[in-house]
Amino acid sequence: MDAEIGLDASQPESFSDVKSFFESAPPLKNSDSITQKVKEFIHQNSQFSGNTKSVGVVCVTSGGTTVPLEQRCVRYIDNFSSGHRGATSTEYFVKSGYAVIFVHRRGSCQPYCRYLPEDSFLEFFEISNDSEIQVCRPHAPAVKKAIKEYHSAVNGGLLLKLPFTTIFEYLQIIEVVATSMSCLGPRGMFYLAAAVSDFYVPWESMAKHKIQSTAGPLDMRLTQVPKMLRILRIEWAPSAFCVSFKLETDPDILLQKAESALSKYQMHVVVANELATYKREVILVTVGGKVSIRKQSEDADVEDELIKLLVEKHSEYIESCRMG
Ligand code: PAZ
Repeated sequence: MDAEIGLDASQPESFSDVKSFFESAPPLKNSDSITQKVKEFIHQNSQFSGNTKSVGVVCVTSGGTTVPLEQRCVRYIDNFSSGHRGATSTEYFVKSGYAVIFVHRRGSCQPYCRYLPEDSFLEFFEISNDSEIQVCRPHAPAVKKAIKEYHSAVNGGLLLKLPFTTIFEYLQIIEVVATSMSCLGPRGMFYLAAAVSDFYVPWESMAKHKIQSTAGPLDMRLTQVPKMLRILRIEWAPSAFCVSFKLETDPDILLQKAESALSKYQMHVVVANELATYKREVILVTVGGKVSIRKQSEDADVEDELIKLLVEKHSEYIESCRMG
């Protein structure tokens, strides 16, 4: 129940729901190699003074998690998230000097090529008279810019991409990333824009094989996904700067839900957005008040202004932690 989730660091938390989720989840494939990549990336980007490489490390989550209905999965529950917010925000974080761990849904929008896959890349190329492949002239400047920025981020060691599909993979990856990032203290940031499933089918109660239609109407019980924000703030990375997102379809409850998430999970910022307008408007909710951010023109990205404000708030936070 919500009332039980208030964060009070003096109260020992059992996190029994979180523990049982992890105990029963199918083990994360390539867990050791993911952990090693994350640790190396953090190590390479943890020199913040003198020979400054990045101003901080941010974990951006992006896209929707799936809920499998069968262990040998044929069907799953999904959601609408395209990953556009996370991909776009990643570009602006890199531009602001951050190293980004981009935890994204497989096949969702990617930084520097967010126009894919809707506009097939085949549209961007043509065969020249001498049968060579060349970029179509009208697209050439945008494609060159994207390639340049992508390679500069990757070669500069500022972008690590970690894919997930299911809610099980997502939460296990977040645990690895968060516990590895705790060494960064307040320099670490979480920007949790992924649309994470609220309900799931526990692995042990899931059908092993494809559910048969001959069995008649499907009656299925979904369990609540444990609220990871709690354990992230208390145990995994307690000093990190945390930004979570709240999406609602009913504008009358949006701000109230965002404020409740802010205090319940002690987020530093909650970004509130409404389904009908989320591509052009977000509201940044903090204990100090609310700021509405709107896209200034058709070509602009709402994330441009959003990331500028978050970078400011993050550096104020780092400073306040430094002053004690
Ligand atoms: O991925 P996208 O650009 O299509 O959508 C972004 C978003 C609406 C999923 C994101 O801004 C958000 O609100 N994420 C949190 C959703 C929630 O669980 O409330």
